[in-house]
Amino acid sequence: MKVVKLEDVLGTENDVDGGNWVSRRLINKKDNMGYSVNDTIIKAGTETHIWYQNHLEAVYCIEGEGEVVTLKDNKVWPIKAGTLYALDEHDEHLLRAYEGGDMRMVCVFNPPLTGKEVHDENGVYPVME
Ligand code: 9YT
Repeated sequence: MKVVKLEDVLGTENDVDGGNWVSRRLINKKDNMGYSVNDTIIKAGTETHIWYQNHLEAVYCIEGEGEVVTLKDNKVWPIKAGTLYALDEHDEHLLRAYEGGDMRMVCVFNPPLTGKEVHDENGVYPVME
């Protein structure tokens, strides 16, 4: 049994600033759960180009509002609190948080993220602040 509190992650190496986002890594590869879990803030007014070629990610929005654009078909998917999107096809996409406020997302990755992938921003390419 393990209990992780956000307050204990803040300001540690598991509190990762990606520029357009800040990811608080609650469960990591080393926890041997088979997935990772992050509490991620997407900063208001940003657009981030993301393409996780080696991971599947489910993202559950719990605060804020924005949209995802899947680049294979230019489809726009509105996202708000209570909406989950699953990148079940390694979808290349743009994630936009609207100007009104930050978005807060619970992100689950399979396979779990390692520190290296996060620090190298593997598959994550910010295009606009
Ligand atoms: C929603 C999303 O994927 N944001 C990018 C950061 C990612 N959640 C991470 O590396 O923790």
